[in-house]
Amino acid sequence: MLKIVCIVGVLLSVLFQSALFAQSGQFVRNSYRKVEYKIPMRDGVRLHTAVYIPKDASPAQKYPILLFRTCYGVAPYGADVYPDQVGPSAQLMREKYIFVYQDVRGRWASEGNFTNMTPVTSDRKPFVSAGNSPKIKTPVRQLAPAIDESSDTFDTIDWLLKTIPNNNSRVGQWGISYPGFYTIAGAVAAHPALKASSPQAPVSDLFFEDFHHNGAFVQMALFAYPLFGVRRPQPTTKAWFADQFIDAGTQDSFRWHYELGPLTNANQYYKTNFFWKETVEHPNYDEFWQKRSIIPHLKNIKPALMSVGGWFDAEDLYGPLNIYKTVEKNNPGVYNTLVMGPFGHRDWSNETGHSLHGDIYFGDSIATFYQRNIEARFFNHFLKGPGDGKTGLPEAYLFDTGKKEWRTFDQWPAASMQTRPIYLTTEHKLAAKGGSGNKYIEFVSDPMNPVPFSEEKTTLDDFTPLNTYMSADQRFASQRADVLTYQTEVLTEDLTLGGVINAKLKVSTSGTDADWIVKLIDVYPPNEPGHPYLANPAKTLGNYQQLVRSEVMRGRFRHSFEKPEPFKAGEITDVNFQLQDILHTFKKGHRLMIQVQSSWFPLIDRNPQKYVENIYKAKKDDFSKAIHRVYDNSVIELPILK
Ligand code: PG9
Repeated sequence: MLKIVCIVGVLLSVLFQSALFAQSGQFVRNSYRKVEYKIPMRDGVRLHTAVYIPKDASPAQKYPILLFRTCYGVAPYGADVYPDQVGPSAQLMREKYIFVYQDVRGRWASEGNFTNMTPVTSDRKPFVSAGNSPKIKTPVRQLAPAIDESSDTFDTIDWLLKTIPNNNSRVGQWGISYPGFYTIAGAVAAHPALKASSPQAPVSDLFFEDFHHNGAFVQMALFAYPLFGVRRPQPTTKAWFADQFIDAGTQDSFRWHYELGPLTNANQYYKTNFFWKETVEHPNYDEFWQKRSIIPHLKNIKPALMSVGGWFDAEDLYGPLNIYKTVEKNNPGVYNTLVMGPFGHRDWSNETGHSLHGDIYFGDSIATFYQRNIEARFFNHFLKGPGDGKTGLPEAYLFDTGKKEWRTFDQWPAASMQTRPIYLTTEHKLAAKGGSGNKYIEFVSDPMNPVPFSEEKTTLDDFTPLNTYMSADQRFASQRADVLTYQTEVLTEDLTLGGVINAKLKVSTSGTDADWIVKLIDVYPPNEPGHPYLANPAKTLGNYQQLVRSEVMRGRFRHSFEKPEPFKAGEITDVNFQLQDILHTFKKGHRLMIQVQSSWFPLIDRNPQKYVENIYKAKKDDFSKAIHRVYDNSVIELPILK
């Protein structure tokens, strides 16, 4: 029944959207001319492409091309149906560009075959050595031409420049999330006309974001598999996967995932889902995942880059930060900048007036500020302006989520950042001095009673965890005996943290496998007022334990993501891992809190705590309680900004 309701809901929303398109697409229809093409790639595969050309384009009024490539479809299909907006913002839509939307290879109305996170081959050497063959001394040319998102972007740009009238020979690319991956992939072995790329919440490596965090499976993403793992019978403008979603029969996410039991029970839903099979067959960071990471290919980057993300992005926080840092490391001198706002996933593209994430209010019209003063300035400079890199924008434009204000840095991590260790004492304090490592706090970790990742009733999104857990109140967790809580004294002055946080835990378990979750929390004072935009305006934020940053480390990968290892029961073991960057001021009167726990359900799948080769194939009986210990020489390294 629920499934019927969902489908009817989808159909109604499509009808509503079309109606909206008809009505609000008026501006686009009045200002732009739409043409649809099938653009041939170098191997003959043709990609469906919708082009929106300003009606006033002329030899005297040429426009740059702004390209968007996606696996999610470029609806509305049909030359005479217009969307309600083109481009990343109403600002740029009004300023006018030639906006180009393309279905990537193997998706929707484009030809070809799809694979997730298309492995990059365009930057491989054109020749391969002949090995040690005594007969062949000279290297031989690669047999097949490189076909990937870089080559498809190159071919698309080349074709557009030769075909679309009144373009000014300059091209930009942008995209959020999966389209953000296609954007950064387009900047590898880029077409020379590609002058500016903005990968926004870009997916960079699915072993570290979206579907996994440090190898632990993001079980909340289980419902998204039909989007990425169902083969399309032929090019289509209809959602060919729509009947493949799990009909959960409930909207209570925790309960449904709990009753699912071991992940082997998910196989019944995805018998023909090729991406689920690939996930199950590749539990470790093997060649399957490694070759789908964009990070190793971020060399010889030519286009100007502006990576954009949200500090509370539950899906792709790893991508923007690590793409920015890797490009910075490998490409000295290239224009490479970072923007991180107080946003959840893709929130910067959608103005909500009062900028909130969960209960936390950051100010008004922050998305519009970003769109007008940062994003538009970046593209206009490189695609319409001098393009000399003198954008007037900083290297890093970052929002301090504690002070609730933008800050600019001429490098990131900031030059002034200093690492300060704090220790997890057996008195549940965060102290400047650690213990000898002989004392510990222990707790029973029971996979049959996992720590929820969120207090709010999370629904069964057919996508990834879009809820607001990343800034949520953690008091529900503090009360649990299997969540170890440590905190500072009340701060006597503001303390600003900017950069990554290193967790260096000394732990032991009575089992042979364990997950370790570390959460950094801002504890508000008892008299913290509320604000008018709380769901319940009468609520105050006194004693609120706001999550600032969190991460899981699947303990089996502590030495290598490729070669997992069991724990030796009872042996004190180092588990070291990073929590992604923050920029957050803990104000005077607040406290810093650290929580350590060993489950985070159903955001993350449950660890059996008895080592098995592949957790996706674990049996019900493999899941067992264990006694975990955290020793008092465990340390959290904080990035202090002066
Ligand atoms: N973060 C979403 C996603 C990317 C890649 C795989 C699965 C999900 C997205 O918004 O595209």
